[in-house]
Amino acid sequence: MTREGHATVINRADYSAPAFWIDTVDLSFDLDPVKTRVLNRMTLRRNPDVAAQSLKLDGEELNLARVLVNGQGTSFKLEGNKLVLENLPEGTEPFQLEIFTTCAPVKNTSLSGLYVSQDSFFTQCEAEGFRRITYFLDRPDVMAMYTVTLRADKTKYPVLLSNGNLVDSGTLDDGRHFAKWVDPHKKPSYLFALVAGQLVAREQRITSRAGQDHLLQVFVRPGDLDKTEHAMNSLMASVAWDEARFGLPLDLERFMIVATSDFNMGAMENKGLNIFNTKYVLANQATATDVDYANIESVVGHEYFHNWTGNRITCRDWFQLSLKEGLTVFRDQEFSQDMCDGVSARAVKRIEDVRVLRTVQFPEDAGPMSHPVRPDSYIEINNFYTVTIYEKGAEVVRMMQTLVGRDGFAKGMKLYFERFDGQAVTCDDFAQSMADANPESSLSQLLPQFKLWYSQAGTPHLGASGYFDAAAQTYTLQFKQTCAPAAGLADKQPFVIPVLLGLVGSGSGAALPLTVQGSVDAAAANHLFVMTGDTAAITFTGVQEAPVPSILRGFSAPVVLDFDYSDAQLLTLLASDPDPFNRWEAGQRLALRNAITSIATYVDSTRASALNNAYVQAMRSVLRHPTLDAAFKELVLTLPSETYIAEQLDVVDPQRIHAVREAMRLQLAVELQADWQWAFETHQDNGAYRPDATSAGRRALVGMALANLCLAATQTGDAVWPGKALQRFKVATNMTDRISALQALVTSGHALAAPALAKFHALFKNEELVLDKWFALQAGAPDRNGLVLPAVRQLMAHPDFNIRNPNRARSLIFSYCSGNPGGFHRPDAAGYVYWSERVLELDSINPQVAARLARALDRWKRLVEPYRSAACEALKRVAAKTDLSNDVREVVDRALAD
Ligand code: B3K
Ligand code: ZN
Repeated sequence: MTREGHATVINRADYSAPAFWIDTVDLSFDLDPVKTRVLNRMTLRRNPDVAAQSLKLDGEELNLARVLVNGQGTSFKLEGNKLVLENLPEGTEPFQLEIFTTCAPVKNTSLSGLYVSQDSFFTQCEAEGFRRITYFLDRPDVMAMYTVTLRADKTKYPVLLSNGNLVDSGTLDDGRHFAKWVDPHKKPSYLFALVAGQLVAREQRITSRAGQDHLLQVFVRPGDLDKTEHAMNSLMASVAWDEARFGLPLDLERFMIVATSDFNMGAMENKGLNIFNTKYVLANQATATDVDYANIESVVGHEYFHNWTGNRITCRDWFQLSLKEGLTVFRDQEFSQDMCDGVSARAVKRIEDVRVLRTVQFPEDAGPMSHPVRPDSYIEINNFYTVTIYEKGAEVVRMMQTLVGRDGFAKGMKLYFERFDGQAVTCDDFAQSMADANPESSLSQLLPQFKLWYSQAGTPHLGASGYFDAAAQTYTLQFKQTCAPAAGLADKQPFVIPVLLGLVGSGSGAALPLTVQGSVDAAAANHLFVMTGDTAAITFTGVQEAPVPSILRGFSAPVVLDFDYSDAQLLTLLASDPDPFNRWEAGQRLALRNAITSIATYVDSTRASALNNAYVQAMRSVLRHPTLDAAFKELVLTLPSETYIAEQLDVVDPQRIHAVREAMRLQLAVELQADWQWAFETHQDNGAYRPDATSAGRRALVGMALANLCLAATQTGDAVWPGKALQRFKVATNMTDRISALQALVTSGHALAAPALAKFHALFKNEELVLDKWFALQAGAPDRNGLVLPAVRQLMAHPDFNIRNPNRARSLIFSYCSGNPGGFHRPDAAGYVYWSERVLELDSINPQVAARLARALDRWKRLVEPYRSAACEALKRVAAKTDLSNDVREVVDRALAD
């Protein structure tokens, strides 16, 4: 039994409609940090489709004072976390239910429900936080109309916000005031929100294409207004994009974003009142990097797009989470691409998205937390806000778009809204709409099989081999798909895999025209091959030159492609593939191959052989390439991460991987020294700061060059580049340049790193988000002589460290445990001991954050000894605690299960 007392498994198959509907909710809050009083007056009626039952309302951490039915006292029971009412009016007539409770926001450290952050009130209700505010049918298929009255001290909480429109406000006795909000749309309880505090707003009035006027507001603490311009621009761009691309307008007079420093995740799409982690709102050039700017644009877009995909049409139950999340991630990815200023920048964004999928989701899908995009069971739903639901879910939606085309996809969206607007529905409903809107498409013909992407966990492997018949001028590709058992499912049916492919001449490097044998279609540059069986083959005719196949262009399916490319073939693709994704991919494959060979032949860290000459030369050509964009070059020159390398191996020795990758980095730094210097000098961006993709790409490449030049200096003893880095750090006029200079010193382990870090702290001691970077930089530094862990432990005692603040906890603890494999996997197990201490410490404060940290050891079973036993012991130490939260319990129990 866990401390929450309900470690039950919830099964998708057990779904049943609610016994009651709630039509209206009228909430009154008397806000007080210590004791907030909540009066909840609801109109309910029995669901005629469900046999008469008692009403069981969810509630957690509430003090119940009064229950009235139609104004009269009534009998009730408390059963665990449920308030049970049995003597309710018969029949389907509506009745009134009034519940009065109190709660203690200041004691709420879990940041779920109503809580206090820096003297202001915030809420977080998804997935099941509303039940910490009042008793309710806290499930997404119960959608109601909300009226909310907030009362609070006027001086301490001058701004009072909730969903919808402000219909009344005024002063009360005793220095208090009130505001009354009415949401014109019905919604599930997880989209409820309130905010009260000392806030100021950037405001913008806009007129939509359809001629409607709207007020956009971004609320922040006083003093932060100068950091809200980019968020507001991103919001305006999002509104315009959804209307232009999908015909989905803003359906509210007022749309608000509020930023808070204490937040469990990135942001939350509450109807008309999005609440954001400050990290995804606040930016100016002095405090935020180019990456921060891009993230803000994408998260603002994501939450805004939920207004239709999630809020207007929501999920029937939490197993359908990817219905809104996969679709909305797909939409935010498309938005960010459409905001790019060219083909190359679009490709860069795609590569970045795929990199996340492969370094985080693929391991998840091969580990103990593997689950299908539509899971079948869970213990704690908060553990299923995963990269599988989000990023793999987005890939599933992307494959639908690939199969029906961009216009067909827009038609499918239109039909989805015609059918389901205002309802709580399932992933099946979405897929069916897409298929029905495109009856001629392969999606429509293959729908039941396509939907295996929702039900079968695990990453499929797509094996391919090619045969060129020079005499017949044909080229045949043979495919075979397999998928290892995952999430308890051994026998899997074949997936529908859209394989976008092309051929590149092995001698000429030219894009070869594609004519499929037996087809009458004109030759094309790309061919979409839809694989449905376990095996398949395709033959191209008129192939005049031995080709190199470019398979899975743009990463057209979330699979692992196994093709036995020769180095020469990969070098051809790297030099000439017209598909930028596969061009980048060829470089990654070459690097990976070098890494795997070095790991297999590893003797000790001083003798790690690393990169072959062909690879180094190829990297020089890319770096010096006259037409490739800087951002693309930076991606190609970035070696696969230690985590990604580890994923390719059956047995993982994290220290070997670390040593080999460090040797590879050093070799590239030294052998390309002159080229790095050239890149550094020729890509300077000296104009006014703009966070657009092109300028950001130049800064990224310059930062990379500087890091390499400082790294090379560790070999040559040269003091010039570290000196230049320090100088650049001091005079930088934007955070991107400043932090990349600092990083160059830190990652090269130069003695100047320490004074620079001290200076950085002094400069930004009042900037929370910058201090997070300061902690993260140190916790993520390459480990030399095992010094990172002691530094991390010391930083925990720093006056600026506060484990209760999720951003700060992530910046120090997660950066070390999840972001620094070389520092974390120590032969003396001290990293794992630290991890287990922090998981337990965090679990008593904030179970959601603790459970995320708990996942740092997901892949322990593949570790080589002594790591494997030590990791197992650390997991067992956590699991042995009897009063763990459901969140952490589910993660560690799954990790330890056979
Ligand atoms: N829907 C929220 C995530 C809620 C997480 C709850 N543990 C943010 C988003 O995906 O937009
Ligand atoms: Zn989302």
